[in-house]
Amino acid sequence: MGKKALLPIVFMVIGIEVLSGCTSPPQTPLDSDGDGYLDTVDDFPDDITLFDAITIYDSNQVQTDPAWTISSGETKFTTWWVTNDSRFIVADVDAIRLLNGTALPVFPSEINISVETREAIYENNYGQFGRITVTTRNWGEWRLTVTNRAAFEVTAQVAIYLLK
Ligand SMILES: [Ca+2]
Repeated sequence: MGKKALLPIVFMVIGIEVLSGCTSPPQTPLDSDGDGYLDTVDDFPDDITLFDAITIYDSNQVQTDPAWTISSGETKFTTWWVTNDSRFIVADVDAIRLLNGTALPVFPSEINISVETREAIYENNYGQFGRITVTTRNWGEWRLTVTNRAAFEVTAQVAIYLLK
């Protein structure tokens, strides 16, 4: 493409820039839910009660932590501390079977997970528990346990988040 052919495109781009500058209002930082945390830093821009999701373990999406290799019949766990600094806890466990480098699905019923607090024990097959509400009654040490009831070794991806 020659220089002459490029000129109309250049003018069109400049024109669009000028027009958009005229039509859009001045950019003020947005705080959609009005909780005092701008959308750029608010993990929950549409929820006035929450602003921060702190990852304390993640082998699932960000993969900052190692996945758990769990033999048949074996149980693995991790613990963490929960205080009034958080409003909800989210624990997420997924499991696969690695066979010759290929990831195979695992029946949810073959993997048991539990979240244990001072107040209660939440049990599930693998998957997400949803949000567990932090109250004065369950402050303290929390434990996530994963038990492999399958007849083979599994790889469990684990993620734990504190929401506040
Ligand atoms: Ca918010």
